[in-house]
Amino acid sequence: MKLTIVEYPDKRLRLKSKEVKVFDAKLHELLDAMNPIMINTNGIGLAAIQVAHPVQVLVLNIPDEEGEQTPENLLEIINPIISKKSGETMYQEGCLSVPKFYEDIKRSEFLTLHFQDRDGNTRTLEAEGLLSIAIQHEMDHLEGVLFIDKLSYSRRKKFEKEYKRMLKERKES
Ligand code: Y12
Ligand code: CO
Repeated sequence: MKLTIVEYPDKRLRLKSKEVKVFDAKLHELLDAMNPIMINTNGIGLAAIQVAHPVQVLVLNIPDEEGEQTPENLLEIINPIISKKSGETMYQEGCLSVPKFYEDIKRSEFLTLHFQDRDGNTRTLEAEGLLSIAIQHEMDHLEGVLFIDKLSYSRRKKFEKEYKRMLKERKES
């Protein structure tokens, strides 16, 4: 399956992703294609809508202490629900769908997540730190929400100006 990253301001990023009801070979093919595209583009998280599939599917791979993204750390998350959130943390986030732009975003520090794996088994995960931040960032994609939507009015205006300039330069080069 050939996938390409959908980039802002593409309207598909605003779609609400649908619950996965069938855990079949087509879903496995999507998951198997999402993981390498995330790793090859230096991503730590990717939602299916970022590759034009509006379904509640996420892949995450948080680098270990050596900065390596190992296959053992790959998390495949389907139909996620957060039941508990606590604390507050700030992190400079980036997004494969909003290239070259990073901004401090406030998120909950801890969360409890319920989800299904690729075979439909129910799982629960307690997350903190970067994993918690990345889960919240990726779950926002399922609602059509981007991290730039969380910026103040003035930061957003500045972003739109800089991003437009970046797209123009990219087109000209
Ligand atoms: C903290 C930080 C990020 C998240 C959400 C997941 N975001 C990412 O995985 C972002 C990846 C990213 C990778 C880039 O590198 C390449 O595209 C090669 C990148 O660089 C450029 O756009 C030039 C930007 C973002 C949650 C929590
Ligand atoms: Co993103």
